Amino acid sequence: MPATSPLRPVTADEVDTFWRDGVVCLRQVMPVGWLDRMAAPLEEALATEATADLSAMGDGLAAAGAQRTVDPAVAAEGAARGRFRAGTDHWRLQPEFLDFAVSSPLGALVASLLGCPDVWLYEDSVLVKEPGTEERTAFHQDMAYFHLDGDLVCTTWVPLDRVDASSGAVRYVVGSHLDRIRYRPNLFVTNASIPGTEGEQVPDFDTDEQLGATRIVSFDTAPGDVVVHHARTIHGARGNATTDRRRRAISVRYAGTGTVFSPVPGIPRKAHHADLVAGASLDDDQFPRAWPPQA
Ligand SMILES: O=C(O)CCC(=O)C(=O)O
Repeated sequence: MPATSPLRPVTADEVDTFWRDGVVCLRQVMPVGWLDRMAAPLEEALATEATADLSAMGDGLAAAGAQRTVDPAVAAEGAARGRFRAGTDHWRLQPEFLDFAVSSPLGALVASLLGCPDVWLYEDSVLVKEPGTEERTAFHQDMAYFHLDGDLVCTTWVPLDRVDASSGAVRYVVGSHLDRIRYRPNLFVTNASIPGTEGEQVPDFDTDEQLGATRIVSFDTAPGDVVVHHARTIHGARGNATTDRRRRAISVRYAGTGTVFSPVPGIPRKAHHADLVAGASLDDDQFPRAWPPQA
Protein backbone atom coordinates (compact mmCIF):
# COMPACT_ATOMS: atom_id res chain seq x y z
CA MET A 1 0.00 0.00 0.00
CA PRO A 2 1.24 3.57 -0.62
CA ALA A 3 2.25 5.78 2.34
CA THR A 4 -0.21 6.62 5.12
CA SER A 5 1.41 10.01 5.69
CA PRO A 6 0.53 13.08 3.63
CA LEU A 7 3.25 14.43 1.33
CA ARG A 8 3.52 17.37 3.73
CA PRO A 9 1.89 18.46 6.99
CA VAL A 10 -1.20 20.69 7.07
CA THR A 11 -0.15 24.26 7.93
CA ALA A 12 -1.65 26.51 10.62
CA ASP A 13 -2.86 28.84 7.83
CA GLU A 14 -4.73 25.96 6.19
CA VAL A 15 -6.43 25.09 9.50
CA ASP A 16 -7.44 28.75 9.91
CA THR A 17 -8.79 28.89 6.35
CA PHE A 18 -10.84 25.74 6.87
CA TRP A 19 -12.52 27.12 9.99
CA ARG A 20 -12.93 30.66 8.61
CA ASP A 21 -14.18 29.84 5.08
CA GLY A 22 -15.57 26.35 5.62
CA VAL A 23 -13.30 25.00 2.89
CA VAL A 24 -9.60 24.67 2.13
CA CYS A 25 -7.68 23.31 -0.82
CA LEU A 26 -4.68 21.33 0.38
CA ARG A 27 -2.19 21.41 -2.46
CA GLN A 28 -0.15 18.29 -3.22
CA VAL A 29 -0.74 16.25 -0.09
CA MET A 30 -1.93 12.94 -1.58
CA PRO A 31 0.73 10.55 -2.94
CA VAL A 32 -0.07 9.76 -6.56
CA GLY A 33 0.30 6.04 -5.76
CA TRP A 34 -3.07 6.17 -3.96
CA LEU A 35 -4.75 7.75 -6.98
CA ASP A 36 -3.23 5.17 -9.33
CA ARG A 37 -4.41 2.43 -6.97
CA MET A 38 -7.99 3.75 -7.05
CA ALA A 39 -8.34 4.18 -10.83
CA ALA A 40 -9.49 0.61 -11.59
CA PRO A 41 -11.72 0.22 -8.48
CA LEU A 42 -13.41 3.50 -9.44
CA GLU A 43 -14.31 2.09 -12.87
CA GLU A 44 -15.61 -1.07 -11.18
CA ALA A 45 -17.62 1.05 -8.72
CA LEU A 46 -19.45 2.69 -11.62
CA ALA A 47 -20.89 -0.72 -12.49
CA THR A 48 -22.04 -1.71 -8.98
CA GLU A 49 -25.42 -1.18 -7.35
CA ALA A 50 -23.79 1.49 -5.13
CA THR A 51 -23.68 3.88 -8.10
CA ALA A 52 -26.58 5.66 -9.82
CA ASP A 53 -26.88 7.46 -13.16
CA LEU A 54 -27.87 10.90 -11.93
CA SER A 55 -28.31 12.16 -15.50
CA ALA A 56 -31.01 9.53 -16.02
CA MET A 57 -32.49 10.43 -12.64
CA GLY A 58 -32.57 14.11 -13.70
CA ASP A 59 -34.40 13.15 -16.90
CA GLY A 60 -36.95 11.23 -14.83
CA LEU A 61 -37.44 14.15 -12.46
CA ALA A 62 -37.85 16.55 -15.38
CA ALA A 63 -40.43 14.25 -16.96
CA ALA A 64 -42.32 14.37 -13.65
CA GLY A 65 -42.28 18.19 -13.70
CA ALA A 66 -39.22 19.04 -11.56
CA GLN A 67 -36.58 21.48 -12.73
CA ARG A 68 -33.22 19.83 -13.46
CA THR A 69 -30.03 21.75 -12.61
CA VAL A 70 -28.47 22.14 -16.04
CA ASP A 71 -25.41 24.14 -17.02
CA PRO A 72 -25.81 27.17 -19.26
CA ALA A 73 -22.67 25.96 -21.11
CA VAL A 74 -23.82 23.51 -23.75
CA ALA A 75 -21.93 20.80 -25.58
CA ALA A 76 -21.06 21.31 -29.24
CA GLU A 77 -23.81 20.26 -31.61
CA GLY A 78 -23.66 16.56 -32.30
CA ALA A 79 -21.39 15.87 -29.29
CA ALA A 80 -22.39 12.86 -27.20
CA ARG A 81 -24.17 13.58 -23.95
CA GLY A 82 -22.04 12.67 -20.94
CA ARG A 83 -23.40 11.13 -17.77
CA PHE A 84 -23.10 12.28 -14.18
CA ARG A 85 -22.74 9.12 -12.14
CA ALA A 86 -22.43 9.05 -8.37
CA GLY A 87 -22.53 6.44 -5.63
CA THR A 88 -22.13 6.02 -1.91
CA ASP A 89 -20.63 3.50 0.48
CA HIS A 90 -18.35 1.82 -2.04
CA TRP A 91 -16.18 0.77 0.92
CA ARG A 92 -18.88 -1.75 1.87
CA LEU A 93 -18.43 -3.58 -1.46
CA GLN A 94 -14.84 -2.93 -2.48
CA PRO A 95 -11.91 -3.32 -0.04
CA GLU A 96 -9.79 -0.82 -1.99
CA PHE A 97 -12.23 1.92 -1.02
CA LEU A 98 -11.99 0.96 2.65
CA ASP A 99 -8.18 1.07 2.41
CA PHE A 100 -8.38 4.45 0.73
CA ALA A 101 -10.66 5.83 3.44
CA VAL A 102 -8.82 4.49 6.49
CA SER A 103 -5.19 3.90 5.41
CA SER A 104 -4.47 6.76 3.01
CA PRO A 105 -3.31 10.18 4.29
CA LEU A 106 -6.94 11.39 4.46
CA GLY A 107 -7.35 10.43 8.14
CA ALA A 108 -4.25 12.39 9.15
CA LEU A 109 -5.31 15.41 7.08
CA VAL A 110 -8.76 15.44 8.64
CA ALA A 111 -7.40 15.00 12.20
CA SER A 112 -5.13 18.02 11.61
CA LEU A 113 -7.93 20.21 10.24
CA LEU A 114 -10.57 19.22 12.79
CA GLY A 115 -8.01 19.24 15.60
CA CYS A 116 -9.30 16.08 17.24
CA PRO A 117 -7.78 12.77 18.35
CA ASP A 118 -10.31 10.44 16.63
CA VAL A 119 -11.55 10.33 13.05
CA TRP A 120 -14.14 7.85 11.77
CA LEU A 121 -15.31 7.14 8.23
CA TYR A 122 -18.94 8.09 7.70
CA GLU A 123 -19.22 7.28 3.97
CA ASP A 124 -17.45 7.54 0.67
CA SER A 125 -18.70 8.53 -2.76
CA VAL A 126 -17.58 8.27 -6.35
CA LEU A 127 -18.56 11.32 -8.43
CA VAL A 128 -17.86 11.20 -12.15
CA LYS A 129 -18.87 13.75 -14.79
CA GLU A 130 -18.00 12.48 -18.23
CA PRO A 131 -17.23 14.96 -21.03
CA GLY A 132 -20.56 16.26 -22.33
CA THR A 133 -22.26 16.19 -18.90
CA GLU A 134 -24.75 19.03 -18.69
CA GLU A 135 -25.97 18.42 -15.14
CA ARG A 136 -24.85 20.76 -12.44
CA THR A 137 -24.55 19.41 -8.93
CA ALA A 138 -27.28 21.35 -7.11
CA PHE A 139 -26.18 23.46 -4.15
CA HIS A 140 -26.54 21.40 -1.00
CA GLN A 141 -25.22 20.94 2.52
CA ASP A 142 -23.79 17.51 3.38
CA MET A 143 -24.98 17.65 6.98
CA ALA A 144 -28.56 17.65 5.65
CA TYR A 145 -28.01 14.01 4.58
CA PHE A 146 -25.75 12.77 7.37
CA HIS A 147 -27.27 10.95 10.33
CA LEU A 148 -24.82 12.73 12.59
CA ASP A 149 -24.73 15.54 15.12
CA GLY A 150 -21.59 17.47 15.92
CA ASP A 151 -19.31 20.19 14.69
CA LEU A 152 -16.38 17.99 13.71
CA VAL A 153 -17.68 16.56 10.44
CA CYS A 154 -16.16 17.18 7.03
CA THR A 155 -15.86 15.98 3.44
CA THR A 156 -12.63 15.41 1.53
CA TRP A 157 -12.88 15.74 -2.25
CA VAL A 158 -10.07 13.95 -4.05
CA PRO A 159 -9.75 14.55 -7.80
CA LEU A 160 -8.26 11.86 -10.02
CA ASP A 161 -8.09 14.25 -12.98
CA ARG A 162 -7.07 17.81 -13.52
CA VAL A 163 -10.27 19.77 -12.80
CA ASP A 164 -11.20 23.40 -13.43
CA ALA A 165 -14.36 25.47 -13.59
CA SER A 166 -15.18 24.23 -17.10
CA SER A 167 -14.94 20.54 -16.17
CA GLY A 168 -17.00 20.75 -12.99
CA ALA A 169 -14.88 22.05 -10.13
CA VAL A 170 -16.92 22.12 -6.91
CA ARG A 171 -18.05 25.62 -5.84
CA TYR A 172 -18.25 26.46 -2.14
CA VAL A 173 -20.26 29.22 -0.46
CA VAL A 174 -17.66 30.83 1.76
CA GLY A 175 -18.60 30.99 5.44
CA SER A 176 -21.90 29.14 4.97
CA HIS A 177 -20.83 26.60 7.62
CA LEU A 178 -21.22 29.34 10.23
CA ASP A 179 -24.97 29.78 9.96
CA ARG A 180 -26.88 27.28 12.03
CA ILE A 181 -29.79 26.95 9.59
CA ARG A 182 -30.92 23.42 9.04
CA TYR A 183 -31.25 22.87 5.29
CA ARG A 184 -33.24 20.24 3.45
CA PRO A 185 -31.43 17.74 1.24
CA ASN A 186 -32.05 17.50 -2.51
CA LEU A 187 -31.35 14.87 -5.14
CA PHE A 188 -28.20 16.60 -6.53
CA VAL A 189 -29.64 17.25 -10.02
CA THR A 190 -32.59 19.40 -8.97
CA ASN A 191 -32.92 22.16 -6.38
CA ALA A 192 -36.20 20.68 -5.19
CA SER A 193 -35.93 19.33 -1.64
CA ILE A 194 -36.50 15.64 -0.95
CA PRO A 195 -40.14 15.16 0.14
CA GLY A 196 -40.58 14.33 3.81
CA THR A 197 -37.43 16.14 4.94
CA GLU A 198 -37.35 19.09 7.33
CA GLY A 199 -35.76 22.53 7.33
CA GLU A 200 -35.22 25.30 4.80
CA GLN A 201 -34.74 24.84 1.08
CA VAL A 202 -31.15 25.55 0.03
CA PRO A 203 -31.02 28.79 -1.99
CA ASP A 204 -29.85 28.54 -5.59
CA PHE A 205 -26.79 30.75 -5.42
CA ASP A 206 -26.66 30.92 -9.23
CA THR A 207 -30.08 32.46 -9.69
CA ASP A 208 -31.05 34.16 -6.41
CA GLU A 209 -30.22 37.83 -6.94
CA GLN A 210 -30.46 38.63 -3.24
CA LEU A 211 -27.44 36.47 -2.74
CA GLY A 212 -25.37 38.46 -5.24
CA ALA A 213 -22.75 39.51 -2.68
CA THR A 214 -22.14 35.97 -1.55
CA ARG A 215 -18.58 34.86 -2.07
CA ILE A 216 -18.24 31.56 -3.89
CA VAL A 217 -14.86 29.90 -4.35
CA SER A 218 -13.71 27.00 -6.44
CA PHE A 219 -10.28 25.60 -7.05
CA ASP A 220 -8.47 24.46 -10.17
CA THR A 221 -7.07 21.19 -8.92
CA ALA A 222 -4.54 18.62 -10.02
CA PRO A 223 -4.18 15.02 -8.87
CA GLY A 224 -2.48 15.16 -5.46
CA ASP A 225 -4.61 18.09 -4.26
CA VAL A 226 -7.38 17.44 -1.70
CA VAL A 227 -10.21 19.91 -1.08
CA VAL A 228 -11.78 19.64 2.38
CA HIS A 229 -15.04 21.33 3.33
CA HIS A 230 -16.98 21.46 6.56
CA ALA A 231 -20.16 19.35 6.43
CA ARG A 232 -22.28 22.50 6.90
CA THR A 233 -20.65 24.36 3.99
CA ILE A 234 -23.07 24.78 1.09
CA HIS A 235 -21.58 23.69 -2.22
CA GLY A 236 -22.48 22.66 -5.74
CA ALA A 237 -20.69 22.16 -9.06
CA ARG A 238 -21.02 23.02 -12.71
CA GLY A 239 -21.36 20.38 -15.39
CA ASN A 240 -18.63 19.18 -17.72
CA ALA A 241 -20.41 20.04 -20.95
CA THR A 242 -17.62 21.50 -23.04
CA THR A 243 -14.33 19.79 -22.18
CA ASP A 244 -12.93 16.52 -23.49
CA ARG A 245 -11.68 15.59 -20.00
CA ARG A 246 -13.34 13.27 -17.54
CA ARG A 247 -13.97 14.64 -14.06
CA ARG A 248 -13.41 11.73 -11.70
CA ALA A 249 -13.41 12.34 -7.95
CA ILE A 250 -13.65 10.30 -4.79
CA SER A 251 -15.27 12.09 -1.89
CA VAL A 252 -14.74 10.67 1.59
CA ARG A 253 -16.74 11.98 4.53
CA TYR A 254 -15.48 11.81 8.11
CA ALA A 255 -16.61 12.50 11.67
CA GLY A 256 -14.37 13.45 14.57
CA THR A 257 -14.32 13.05 18.35
CA GLY A 258 -17.65 13.73 20.06
CA THR A 259 -19.86 13.27 16.98
CA VAL A 260 -23.01 11.28 17.74
CA PHE A 261 -25.51 9.34 15.63
CA SER A 262 -28.61 11.41 14.89
CA PRO A 263 -31.16 10.15 12.33
CA VAL A 264 -32.33 12.73 9.76
CA PRO A 265 -36.11 12.72 9.22
CA GLY A 266 -36.99 11.69 5.66
CA ILE A 267 -33.60 10.15 4.81
CA PRO A 268 -33.36 6.34 5.03
CA ARG A 269 -30.78 4.95 7.40
CA LYS A 270 -27.89 2.98 6.03
CA ALA A 271 -28.46 -0.75 6.52
CA HIS A 272 -25.34 -1.08 8.67
CA HIS A 273 -26.65 1.64 11.01
CA ALA A 274 -30.02 -0.05 11.55
CA ASP A 275 -29.40 -0.85 15.21
CA LEU A 276 -27.93 2.49 16.27
CA VAL A 277 -29.91 4.65 18.66
CA ALA A 278 -30.08 8.43 18.50
CA GLY A 279 -27.31 9.99 20.57
CA ALA A 280 -25.02 6.96 20.36
CA SER A 281 -21.30 7.68 20.19
CA LEU A 282 -19.59 6.50 17.03
CA ASP A 283 -17.83 3.19 17.37
CA ASP A 284 -15.22 1.43 15.29
CA ASP A 285 -17.60 -1.35 14.15
CA GLN A 286 -20.13 0.80 12.29
CA PHE A 287 -17.74 3.66 11.55
CA PRO A 288 -14.29 2.38 10.52
CA ARG A 289 -11.55 4.26 12.28
CA ALA A 290 -9.39 6.47 10.04
CA TRP A 291 -7.31 8.11 12.78
CA PRO A 292 -5.19 7.17 14.68
CA PRO A 293 -4.04 4.59 12.11
CA GLN A 294 -4.82 0.98 13.00
CA ALA A 295 -1.98 -1.52 13.17
O1 LIG B 1 -18.49 16.33 -7.12
C1 LIG B 1 -19.57 16.94 -7.09
O2 LIG B 1 -20.15 17.31 -8.11
C2 LIG B 1 -20.19 17.25 -5.76
C3 LIG B 1 -19.38 16.77 -4.61
C4 LIG B 1 -20.09 16.86 -3.31
O3 LIG B 1 -21.14 17.42 -3.19
C5 LIG B 1 -19.47 16.26 -2.12
O4 LIG B 1 -18.52 15.51 -2.24
O5 LIG B 1 -19.96 16.54 -1.02
